[in-house]
Amino acid sequence: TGDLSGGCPYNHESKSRSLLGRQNKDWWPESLPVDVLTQGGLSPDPMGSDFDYAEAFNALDYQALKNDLTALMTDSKPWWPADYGHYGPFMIRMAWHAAGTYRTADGRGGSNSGQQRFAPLNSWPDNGNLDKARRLLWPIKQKYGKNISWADLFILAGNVAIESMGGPVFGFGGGRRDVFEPERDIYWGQEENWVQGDETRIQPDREMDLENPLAAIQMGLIYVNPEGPGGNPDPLQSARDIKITFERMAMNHEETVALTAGGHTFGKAHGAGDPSHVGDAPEGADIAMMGLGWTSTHESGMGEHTITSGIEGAWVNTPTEWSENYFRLLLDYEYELVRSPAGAQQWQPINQKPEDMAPAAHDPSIRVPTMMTTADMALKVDPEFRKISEKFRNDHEAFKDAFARAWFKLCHRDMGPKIRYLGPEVPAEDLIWQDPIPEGTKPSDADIAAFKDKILGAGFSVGQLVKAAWASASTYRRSDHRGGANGARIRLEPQRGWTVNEPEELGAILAKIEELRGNLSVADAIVLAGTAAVEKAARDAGFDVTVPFEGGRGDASQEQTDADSFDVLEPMADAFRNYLKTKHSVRTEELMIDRAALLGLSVPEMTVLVGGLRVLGATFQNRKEGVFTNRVGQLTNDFFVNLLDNETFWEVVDTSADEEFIGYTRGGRQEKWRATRTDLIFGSNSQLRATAEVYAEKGNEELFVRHFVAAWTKVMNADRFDLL
Ligand code: HEB
Repeated sequence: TGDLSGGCPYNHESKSRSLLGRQNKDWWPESLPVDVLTQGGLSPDPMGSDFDYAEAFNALDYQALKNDLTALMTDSKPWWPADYGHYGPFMIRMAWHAAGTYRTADGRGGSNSGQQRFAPLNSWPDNGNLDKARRLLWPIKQKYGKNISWADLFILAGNVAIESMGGPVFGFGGGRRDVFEPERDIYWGQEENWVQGDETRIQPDREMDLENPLAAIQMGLIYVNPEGPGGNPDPLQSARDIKITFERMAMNHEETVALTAGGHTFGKAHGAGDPSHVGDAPEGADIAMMGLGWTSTHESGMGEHTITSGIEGAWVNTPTEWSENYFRLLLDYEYELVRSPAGAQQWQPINQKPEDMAPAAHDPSIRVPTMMTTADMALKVDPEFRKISEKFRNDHEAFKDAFARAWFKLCHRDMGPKIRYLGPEVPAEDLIWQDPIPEGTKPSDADIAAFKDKILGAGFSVGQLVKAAWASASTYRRSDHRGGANGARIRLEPQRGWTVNEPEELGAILAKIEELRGNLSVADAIVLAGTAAVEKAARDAGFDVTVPFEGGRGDASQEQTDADSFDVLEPMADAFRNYLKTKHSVRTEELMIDRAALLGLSVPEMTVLVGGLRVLGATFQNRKEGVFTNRVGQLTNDFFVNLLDNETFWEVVDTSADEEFIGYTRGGRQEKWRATRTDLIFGSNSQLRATAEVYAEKGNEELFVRHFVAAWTKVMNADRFDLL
């Protein structure tokens, strides 16, 4: 595979780097700090937390919306005239760029929150002029209001565009709730420069930055530079980059070819003149531009004079109709390298027949040569891509089906299980990438009580049962709603073999759970085992609490599990179990924040879970680091009390690793505790320390227990969309 970093998502260079890379403030220091108003937990979402988007979507007049979208496609506006009188291709590109930021490594990016409205995506060079596509949709968004989110509208507009030009679609699922602020937890890259005009695009020697987990090879690009790696028009090198970047978006090579060919069956590229005429991107543009950017002073600046990528021309002779022409033109003609009016390198058919030329986008009486980008040429020149291209050329039905399915996957990959899809066009067929789970049944109270007794008497420690439940539930990531305890995939490959899960010990626990579970699903029983153990631990510490349990999970089979696509869920670090696979260039405590963010945890939730799991003894291989208690297995606040004890001082074990520490009693060399970075950070970081202090304070022992139980329950139920 193209993973240059040996399986570690962040270990690209040896020098320490920040997990989040460069942020909007770095790019636009002048932009208005609206986020100041979100301090203190004030939500920027005008719809409020009790807004039920699913309910609103279900009340939508779906067919009326689709009719309006269809009409929009051919309703050319003078302020941004449609090429060929049809906005369809433009809308497809917008939808593809909305979905195409998805990456499998952390599940972030993608279509599900409408991020294309905000920086940096609204200003990425690759999203050039898509500000106009979104603005064209505004009257429709305004008309249907809360019943359709922007995020859903982007994708539906893409679907309607394909349909309105006779292309195949597989279905549509709604349910992408908008957010109202730029994402802050997403890492787009460390680079200092964006790909911009031809200045950074044409740098043949530039070391390609195929940094995991980024799907794109360079900040500002959706995937690859169309002109070739670093602007070098080498189709084979481009093929290599395309394979790597599309794999990171969960697309295999066949899907990659189908998507690109299907997409470029429509529309054109824009490079009418010198790119230096193009003004600032939306986020940095003048206030009177009202959020639009890339104003061009090249002649009319629009229509036939549009400059976007700098490449110029259509791929095929019929750019607003679904057809077989892409592969025909790609494979039947020889191509030569030429330059567009904007100076971009592109490929032109040699001796093109007049009937194979495309109409000019704003004057059908003129015919102009078609073109291919270097990235398109990759589908012709790379031997593996070539085979797929020929197959699709010879079997148009196969191409149609592959395109429709790959497009559906592209646009829905980050939506999680099918139960989250809304609307009348949700396909009945289950798809493996949806991580299907058979419906579960709710266990009876008697079954629950009986199992709790049995499993607590089965000879396992609190820590062991808690770890098993944690291992099962904590794979959940809210970025793409994958993972979690439902389905009990922890007992399947690849999950059961992950180092972090201590396969041998886990195997023994799972076997016992299978034996004792009675009418419970395995998935329920694993969670209930851990939940019963937490309850016992609280009781043993003198707190009589009930830890809530919601049954009804189903058990997935190995056949319903795409093992390869589950590999990416393996935690490289799990601070909650004090586990670190290998040292990363990102600090271990940053990986903790990342995991907590993917679980949707708040600062107190993360804090209380780390401290609680330590004293329960739920540490990887029962290591003693962080277990600051003499009564392991009881749910006490000992972790915080001992961590913040002024009588302890800490020294690093090995300065070069900087991961392990010994705590000594002041005035001596008597070893008292061992700790990792993710333990000490709760004493060292001022904000985490402030939170840890609350849990260490006299009188807050019960508060600690209540908060732990609530946070535990949140993680156990994180993937229970059936409960909503
Ligand atoms: Fe694409 C367009 C590149 C893939 C769809 N693209 C385009 C352009 C470029 C590109 C450069 C031009 C822009 C302007 O305007 O100037 N792509 C590309 C690349 C890739 C791609 C490199 C990777 C290989 N696409 C794709 C996909 C899809 C698409 C996947 C879907 C499916 N595109 C598209 C469209 C268009 C484009 C539809 C057109 C738009 C208009 O017309 O406006």
